[in-house]
Amino acid sequence: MKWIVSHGDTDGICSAALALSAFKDASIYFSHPVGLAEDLAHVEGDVVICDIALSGSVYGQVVRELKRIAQGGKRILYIDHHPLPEVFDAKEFPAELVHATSSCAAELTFTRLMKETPRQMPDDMSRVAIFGAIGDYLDKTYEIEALLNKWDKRGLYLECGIMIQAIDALGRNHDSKRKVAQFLAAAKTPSSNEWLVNLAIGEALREEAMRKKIKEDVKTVGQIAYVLDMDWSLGKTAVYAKGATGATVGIGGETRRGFIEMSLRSHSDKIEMNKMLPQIVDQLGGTGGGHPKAAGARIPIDKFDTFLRLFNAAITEKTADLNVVY
Ligand SMILES: [Mn+2]
Repeated sequence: MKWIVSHGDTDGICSAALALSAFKDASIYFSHPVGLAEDLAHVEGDVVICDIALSGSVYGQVVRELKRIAQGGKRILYIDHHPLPEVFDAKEFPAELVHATSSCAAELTFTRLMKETPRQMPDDMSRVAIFGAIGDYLDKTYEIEALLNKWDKRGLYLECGIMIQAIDALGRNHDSKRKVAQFLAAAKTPSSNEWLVNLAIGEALREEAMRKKIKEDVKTVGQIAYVLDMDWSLGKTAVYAKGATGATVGIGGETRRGFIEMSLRSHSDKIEMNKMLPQIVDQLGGTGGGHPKAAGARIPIDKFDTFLRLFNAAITEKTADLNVVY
């Protein structure tokens, strides 16, 4: 493999680290669903792509780029756990696809690359698969619980917490995230690295201050709690907005170039945001998708209030008590 293209969150960075431990000379690049086709345009040669959703809106372009890369016998390994778009066609897809929505990308990357011959990835990299799983809240799977049995979880959670907080502190700094992936690929512990420890402690202090600020600033529309422009992790803002209010869905958003970019989080089993969001955001000139309980969206600023109203109506419909009283 010459290239590793991955998502820039914890699961994506862990997946990239796992891929790098198996393909030691590869270069790591970070991408995201909507920008994937553009980023793949620069790729020549074997490539492993991890934790990047195949988005319906750019699916045709992505497949075109994959076909271009595959020409001349280049190898493409596409490892992902986001729901596939409706236009997806397994027969036409020009790559080896490793896909399951129930596991994180790091788990899928680990299990797939342990079967690679010759196997380059050391056993100790199972720890990085666990970090990725916790990062995506997908650590309750059969495979991850089996891997966890080989470690003492009490010490491992410290390592994982250091790494996740450090990654959160890095925001969009891709050069630093690449360094984290390279560090993890060497199977070293985050606690052995002063840079990561200092980043993590700083982020933990910030988290406690932000958690309290979110409690004061949070607004609600029906079953949605939201906070805008906190200048902090959108995902964690969404989690604390939800936690502070008891809302069904939490949103952390920020204003960027005429749009509200947002992360959405829910705990409700009745809600599938990856299916609900596209139906609403399409009519508002936005984009949105992700997982049932953790999603992202982008809405024009002047449509944000309409979005909240429509999305709350959709949530209310899904969570309504359907029992009929006679
Ligand atoms: Mn993921």
